[in-house]
Amino acid sequence: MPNHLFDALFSARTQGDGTLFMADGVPSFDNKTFFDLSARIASVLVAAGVAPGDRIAVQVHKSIEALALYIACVRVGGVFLPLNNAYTQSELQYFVDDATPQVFIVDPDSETIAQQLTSPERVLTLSATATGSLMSAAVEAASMIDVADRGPEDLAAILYTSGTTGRSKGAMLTHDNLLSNAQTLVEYWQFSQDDVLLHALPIFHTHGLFVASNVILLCGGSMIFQSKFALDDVLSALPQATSMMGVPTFYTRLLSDERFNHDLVSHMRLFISGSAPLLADTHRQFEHRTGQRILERYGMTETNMNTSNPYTGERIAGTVGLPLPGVCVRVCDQHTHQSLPIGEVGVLHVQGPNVFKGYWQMPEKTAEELLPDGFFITGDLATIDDQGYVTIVGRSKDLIISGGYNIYPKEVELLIDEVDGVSESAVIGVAHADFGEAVVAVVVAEDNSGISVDAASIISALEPKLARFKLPKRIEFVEQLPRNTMGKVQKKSLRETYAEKSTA
Ligand code: MCA
Ligand code: AMP
Repeated sequence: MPNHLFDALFSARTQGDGTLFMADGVPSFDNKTFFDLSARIASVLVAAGVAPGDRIAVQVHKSIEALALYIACVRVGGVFLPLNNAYTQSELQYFVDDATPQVFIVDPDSETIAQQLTSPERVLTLSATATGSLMSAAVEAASMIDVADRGPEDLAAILYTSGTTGRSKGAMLTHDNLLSNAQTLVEYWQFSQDDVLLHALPIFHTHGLFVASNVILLCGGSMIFQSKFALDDVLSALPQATSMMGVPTFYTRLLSDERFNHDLVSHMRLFISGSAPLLADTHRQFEHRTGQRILERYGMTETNMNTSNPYTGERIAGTVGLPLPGVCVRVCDQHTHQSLPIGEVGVLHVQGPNVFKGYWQMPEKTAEELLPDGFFITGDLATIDDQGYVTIVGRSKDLIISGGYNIYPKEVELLIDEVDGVSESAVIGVAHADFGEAVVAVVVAEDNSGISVDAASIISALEPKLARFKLPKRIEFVEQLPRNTMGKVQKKSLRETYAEKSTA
């Protein structure tokens, strides 16, 4: 039966004997073995009651088997719901309650927690080394031959993205959102079956899952699949790669090591950066060291990739390039949504086959951000120059991006404000040499509450509730927060005050 994403991305590979994964310069996993594995995992999902349209929540370590699980999910017509490994039980509770997955696949170490979050018979396990109940059932299972019938507008995935109110929103991505973007990127970045992509990103976000993996699956290339970004491992794999995708922290860490030099990467075809601003200075240092110019692109969970510096044309440091083919962008007034003249700063809107279908079970939020003419309000402040290059100059949304992960201050503030002895708080992002931005909390203690509150007690109250990457790297106590005449906390002034001090 036709399955829009599976047919285009995977079918051509299922019978081929080419390589999908490389390790230490040699093929480690061929296409046929990989797709047979995904077909057996698909049988296990069907036996677990998964029907087309059901959500499949996944919080597992990165592995080849975890990627096969994603493909199995597409094969059975499920809606893939990947979750950051760092999420705590209380964060997971929200996602499970909101998305009501038919199955929840977790690392064996988290099995008991998962069984408390949903009914135990819905929980399957997959470890980093391919053990667990999912894999033992897959070894015994027959390959699922039939592929579920799914059209372009059917959902392929829900990815949660935090909201400015502190409540996460599930971005609904269709088969065509994912396929059209992968097709565009393969062509635009000239990926081919000769490519070997160094893949050190997590696979629970758009960047590592869709941009990196879908592009390689579609073009017929292969990947060096590393469990995480570890500097020594990346340096030793670079000689076998042709291309690499990363967040800016990957590139600043590489530049901090003298082994990363011209000779090590002179064979490389392409370095791509995204998910957070790449400093123009990093861009220039990279070129100075290697003779190569990083290609910076810009995207969002809700839209996949929107703009990119060109492959053959000029890659301009500090810009995110031109709209991708088929994608329209405009800069608009924040309040009226009217287009602004070239060069003016406004909110960036995007439209195209890449733009999501809306937020899961949040029609009002969807209507606020997805306009009737199909343009999505990104919340990023940008300018477009007369050549069409887009520069992101800030954000109208209160968001911190740290090492490529998004942290919404409201979520952290609400939890700090619940701590005994805290009157109120403001959470801001300040410049950080490694992560780009770091989370800093500015806290007002309650007068006369008799409870003494300090940084350690706040962190220990947050730890069970928040993923560790969201925890403040620093907590400052003040008598009162700066407010404007309307009573609104002046975060800009706080950012200026705390910019200088180290968060390391
Ligand atoms: C880890 N830690 C962090 C971060 N990562 N703190 C702040 N920000 C981070 N990004 C904390 C951990 O909680 C831990 O704290 C300590 O740092 C060390 O953890 P470890 O896991 O060893 O860190 P690492 O391996 O050095 O990880 C840093 C990293 C990683 C390699 C930059 O965060 C990463 O892979 N980031 C990529 C994120 C990504 O893929 N984003 C794409 C989103 P403690 O010691 O207290 O426990 S998709 C997207 O944005 C759109 C669509 C787009 O355009 O792509
Ligand atoms: P996410 O919600 O994880 O999809 O993050 C999307 C946000 O990351 C965007 O709205 C931007 O603020 C930011 N972003 C992604 N790529 C870039 C880039 N190249 N430069 C600046 N910001 C970026």
